[in-house]
Amino acid sequence: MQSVTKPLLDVLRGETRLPPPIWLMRQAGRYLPEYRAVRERAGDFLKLCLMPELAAEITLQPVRRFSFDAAILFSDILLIPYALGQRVWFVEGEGPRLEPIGDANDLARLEERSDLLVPVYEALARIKASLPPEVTLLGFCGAPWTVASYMIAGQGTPDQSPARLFAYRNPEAFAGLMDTLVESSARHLVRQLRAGADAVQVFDTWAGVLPPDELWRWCIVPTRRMITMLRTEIADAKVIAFPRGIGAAIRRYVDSVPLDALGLDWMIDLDFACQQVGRHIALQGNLDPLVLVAGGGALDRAVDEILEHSCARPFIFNLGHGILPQTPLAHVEQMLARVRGK
Ligand code: 1CP
Repeated sequence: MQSVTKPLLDVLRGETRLPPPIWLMRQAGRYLPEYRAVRERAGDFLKLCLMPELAAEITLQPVRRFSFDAAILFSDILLIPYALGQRVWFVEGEGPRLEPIGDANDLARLEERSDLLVPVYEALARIKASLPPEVTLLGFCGAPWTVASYMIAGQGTPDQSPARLFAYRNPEAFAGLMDTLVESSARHLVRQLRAGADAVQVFDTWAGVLPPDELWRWCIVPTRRMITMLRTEIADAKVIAFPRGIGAAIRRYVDSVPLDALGLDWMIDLDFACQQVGRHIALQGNLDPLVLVAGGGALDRAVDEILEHSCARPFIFNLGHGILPQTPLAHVEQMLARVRGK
C-alpha cells in the first residue's frame, strides 16, 4: 500500500509545497458554533481538556469544516502547572487563573503528578485513529518562560511584569522553577509524540517582553534544553517554535534553538525573516488575526503579500497569533480559497 504524504510534515522535513499547507493557531475555539455547543454541554474548560472523547471531537471540528492541513490537540499550556499541583481554574468571560506563586516556599511544594495528564494522551490516540491520513497532528506545550510567567502572576497581564520582577529578585528560585518546567514539558512532548502527534509546537507567547540578556537566559537557553531533552528520547522529533514578539532577535533564536520551523508573529516583516533565517528552517505565519476579522479587500491583499514573500521556501501559512473569537467563518473560507488558489 502506498503511504499518503502529509504536506505539513513534508515542509517540516525541508520541502517546499505550493500552495503552502495551512492551519490556524487556536483553530479549535470560540469562533466555531460547534465548539461553543460542546463547551456549553461540558461546562468547565479545564474539565473539557481532560475528557478525551470531547477533546478529540473539538480537535477534529475545524479540520472537518475547513480541511486544514493540521489538527492541533485541544488542550492548554496551563495543564503543566496543573500537573505540578498548582491550583488552576477558569473564570467565565475572563480566562484562566492560577493560585499565584509568591516565594520559594510555594515553589518547593510543586511536584509532578504525570498521571493527571493521561487523558491528554488518550485524546491524541483517539484523534489519530479518525484523522484523515494527509492531515498532520500537532501536540504542543508552552515554553518554560511563558508557563512560568502565568504561574507567578496567576493570570495573563499586559507585560507579565510579576514574573520578570520575581526573576530579578529571586534568580536562583526562578532558575529552579525553569528547570522543573523544562523537564516536565519535555516529558509531556515525548508522551504526546508517542501517543500519536506527528510534530509539536512550542508556544512562547511572552518571549517578546524580555530584554536581550533575559531573553537569552529565560527563553532561548531553557527552550533549547527542553528540545534537546525531547530529542534524546525521540531523535527525529519535529518542532515548531513560536517566540512571539522577539523581533530582530529571531536570528539569535534560530542560531541557538534546534527547531524545524519558526512561527512568526504578525508584527514581523516577512522579507526580513526570510533574510535572517536559513532555508533549512521552515517559516510559519503570519497573517494579522485582525485582518481576518476585517475581511474584504484588505484580507485579500494581506494574504497575497504573504504568498508573494514566502513561497519560494519551506513555508506554512498561519496567523501571527490565535484566531479571534469574533472572526466571521466566511472570512476563514475567503482566506483558504485565496491561499489554495480556488
Ligand atoms: O471556551 C473558552 O473560552 C476557552 C478559551 C480557550 C481555548 C479554546 C483557552 C483558555 N485555551 C484554549 C485552547 C488552547 N490554548 C489551545 C488549543 C488548540 C488550538 O486550537 O490552538 C492552545 C494551543 C492553547 C495555548 C495557550 N493557552 C496559549 C499559547 C497560545 C496563545 O494564544 O498565546 C496561552 C497563552 C494559553 C493560556 C490561555 N488559555 C485560555 C486563555 C484565554 C489563555 C490566555 C490567557 C491570558 O493571557 O490572559
